[in-house]
Amino acid sequence: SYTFPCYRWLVGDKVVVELREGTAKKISDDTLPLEISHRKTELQERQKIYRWLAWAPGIPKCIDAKSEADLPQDARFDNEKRSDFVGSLQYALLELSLKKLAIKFGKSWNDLDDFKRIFWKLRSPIAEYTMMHWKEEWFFGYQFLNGSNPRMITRCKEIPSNFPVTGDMVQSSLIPTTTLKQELKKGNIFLVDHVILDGIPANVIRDRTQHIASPLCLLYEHPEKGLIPIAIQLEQKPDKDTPIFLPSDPPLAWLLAKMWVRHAEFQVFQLLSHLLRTHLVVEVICVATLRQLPAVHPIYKLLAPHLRYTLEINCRGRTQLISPDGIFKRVVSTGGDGLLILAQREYKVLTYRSLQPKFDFLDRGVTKLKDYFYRDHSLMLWDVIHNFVSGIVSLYYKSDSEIEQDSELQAWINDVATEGFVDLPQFGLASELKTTEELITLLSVVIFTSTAQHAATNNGQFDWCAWVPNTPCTMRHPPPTDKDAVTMDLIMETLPDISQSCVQMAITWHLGRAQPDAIPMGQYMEQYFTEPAAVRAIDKFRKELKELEEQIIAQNEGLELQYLYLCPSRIENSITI
Ligand code: OYP
Repeated sequence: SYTFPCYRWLVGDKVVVELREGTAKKISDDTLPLEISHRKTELQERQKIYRWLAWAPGIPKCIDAKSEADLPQDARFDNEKRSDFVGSLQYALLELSLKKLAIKFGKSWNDLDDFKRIFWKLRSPIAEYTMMHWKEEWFFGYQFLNGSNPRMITRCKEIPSNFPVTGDMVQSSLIPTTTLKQELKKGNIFLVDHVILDGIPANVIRDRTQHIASPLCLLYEHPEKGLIPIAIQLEQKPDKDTPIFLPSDPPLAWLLAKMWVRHAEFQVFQLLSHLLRTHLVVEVICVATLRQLPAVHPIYKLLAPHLRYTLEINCRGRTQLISPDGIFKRVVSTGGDGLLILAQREYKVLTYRSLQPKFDFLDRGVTKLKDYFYRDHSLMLWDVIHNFVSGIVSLYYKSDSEIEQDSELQAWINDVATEGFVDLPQFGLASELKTTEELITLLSVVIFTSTAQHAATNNGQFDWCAWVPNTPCTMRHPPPTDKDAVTMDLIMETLPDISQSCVQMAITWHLGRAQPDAIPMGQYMEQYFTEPAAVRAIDKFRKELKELEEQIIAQNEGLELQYLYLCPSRIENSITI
């Protein structure tokens, strides 16, 4: 059965240390020379097996392992998890290759309805809802709030100079008694700008070049219709071949423009919001924790359950998903060189501040947007996590000077800030911890990211991506330049082909489905903490999560489209998929 290196730790198959069970101790709490030297040898041995690696330049460092097979036994999936992971993937791929065959020998692939033929057994209620409603304006807007990539939308105070939308162009989308200028002032106009995709080299798949655009999308918070798109430009520079698309355009032209925005969303969502900003960020913490904190350290005990399985899933991602011959190279437009360039761009501008939900919403100017469930639930979860972390930290650190004097903790933050997040001057995380408050914030960020933020990005991916036209993984034609020349043939030749679509469905199902062996947030299967006060803090944490669960369920009652990704019972305790 599964053990994280709290109870024992192995080199090869030899048990090197049995952990002293019981009270958590900082280095200053250990007084016997034997205890102190025990801490030191434990860390020396750990640093031999868990080493930093720069898998690629310009992104966070990761664990030094060629594949998951190189990981120490303690960091590996258990048998049940491994066979489920491999089995579910084979099941999905087999199912879809059968469909692909059936279609190839059957009718042709020439209408949007043909996507229904691969939409067959792997289904979910929201995926079906998407299939029914994906063309509707409110549904398109809704996904920026409560889809899988809810961190892109920003308030627009003035129209960007490279996106020359005029009041006339959008007047028919607004309520009649107002103007664009007034709505900008009132704070009802929003922008999604995928500038980060500008100039990213596109993949070549079986000799065909794929295409990537860097769209700008303007949205309006309509008092009755909700958030709706009102103008789209598919590249950053306005030009006669880069028209501004409007809802009043020929319907297929407007539809294709929206699909290009959704295609940009796929790339940003998977590589930046999901892979970089959750998986890779948490891996840094995981490696630093294993290298710098002995298992008896209170912060090790606090974090270990939130770091379970993350090393193995990330190793699998590096070898099978983003590797030179991985899934991205085979079916996604940013596969090949593009994905690394894109991740490097995001890494350069990544800030510690943006990982803290309060600041994220404030900085994007979206604190008042209506029906932004992701925001509301994130903030509530943040508070519950922050309370819990404060409770635990205050048990072990009575003053700021105790933080400064904890040499192991200082080595840990130094490893995080200077090794893991290497070459990141504007990240904003100092390499020393000076106060308990700084420690509490950092631990809250770690737990929030490995639980809530990962759930918010990962768990909806099948719902929003299974209906491929709603979130295409690649585009096989360049963006349209002539609004009047958009035909259904062009759309079908642009969207992913049958086999790309099948892989998109299979992988997003595999990753997004409820994991059968999931440990829900706040359930600690191994008893790391034994002190009554710490156990009480954990019980209180669980109680608050349960209350939050009830609140979220009640709030969703009667909603046609429910937002349940941040129900604590559906959030995993760590990034395991
Ligand atoms: C690892 O070979 C992971 O079939 C998923 O990676 C799938 C595999 C291995 C198996 C691939 C194979 C998980 C960690 C991660 C992450 C975040 C990014 C996820 C991106 C998903 C992209 C879906 C692509 C659909 C076309």
